[in-house]
Amino acid sequence: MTDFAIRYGDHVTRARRDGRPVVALESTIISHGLPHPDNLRVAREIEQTVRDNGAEPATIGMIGGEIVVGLDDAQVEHLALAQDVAKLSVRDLAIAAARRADGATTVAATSAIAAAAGIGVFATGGLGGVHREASVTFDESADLTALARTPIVVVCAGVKSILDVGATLERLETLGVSVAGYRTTRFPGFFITDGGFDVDWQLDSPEQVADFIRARDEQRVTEGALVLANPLPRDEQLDPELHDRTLESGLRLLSEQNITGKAVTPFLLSHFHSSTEGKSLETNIRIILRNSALAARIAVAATSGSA
Ligand code: PSU
Ligand code: MN
Repeated sequence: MTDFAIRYGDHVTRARRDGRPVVALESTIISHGLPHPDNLRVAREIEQTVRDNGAEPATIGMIGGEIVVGLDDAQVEHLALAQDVAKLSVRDLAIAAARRADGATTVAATSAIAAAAGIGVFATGGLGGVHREASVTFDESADLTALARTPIVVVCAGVKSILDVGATLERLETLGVSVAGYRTTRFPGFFITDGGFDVDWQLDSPEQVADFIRARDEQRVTEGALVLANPLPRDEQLDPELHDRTLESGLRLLSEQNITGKAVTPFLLSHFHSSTEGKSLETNIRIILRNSALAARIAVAATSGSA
């Protein structure tokens, strides 16, 4: 009989045994969010950035039906290059295991797995959220409901403006997900520094975020996530005019080609990458690496605070 328990990569097992900080990383950005062949290079750069900032990376995904926390390099390469990698949210995990599938985990699934594995900090690019046509299609990412019940800090650059940013913030409020800007109260729109909305709170240092984790654990009142929104500096954002034009054409193509459901996000991402001649990809990579560095510094602060 196959054992379906979570498997740990050796590097993660060692780090946990030694009490060293660990940062969770998702695999959907690798398999479905970034174009080949850059995705493999970027996946490796993300892990290296976490190491350079003092923590151990644990990239999470599914290989042959097993959930792996801490994919090794060959497994990351497989998820980056294989054509038939499923996109797994929380509800897909046990079905995909039964099918012995290979799969990439979304923010929802990665958060849930990381929390189950006792990992408290997770770095990604952007969250899923409420889609622009959600009032008709009901398309709202399961990232939001998963974060409502998962005690983890997600370092991200907000949500992409391909989504309804305001509605996403409203849903996060309803669901009881904590939201704070990192050194800002303006919620970022991923490629663009300012997504057009304020958030109530700002946290200013890795130590302050570590205090959030401690407070949440000691209060024992809430078990939801913290979305820590880390905007790009203004001079590093995608040119807002190019951004708006690309968004407009992407949304038009979506409706022309009748693309719906979980294919929407990958379609719009690849439209951005191809029609900005690589500029959005460059921006995307910068975002992920910055978030990975910050997440590592938070994990380090959280680990030394608990010693
Ligand atoms: N947003 C991005 N890049 C991504 C994703 C979201 O800017 O790669 C991925 C994440 O893995 C996220 C998932 O969890 O898409 C959300 O997909 P859906 O909207 O189908 O829930
Ligand atoms: Mn969806």
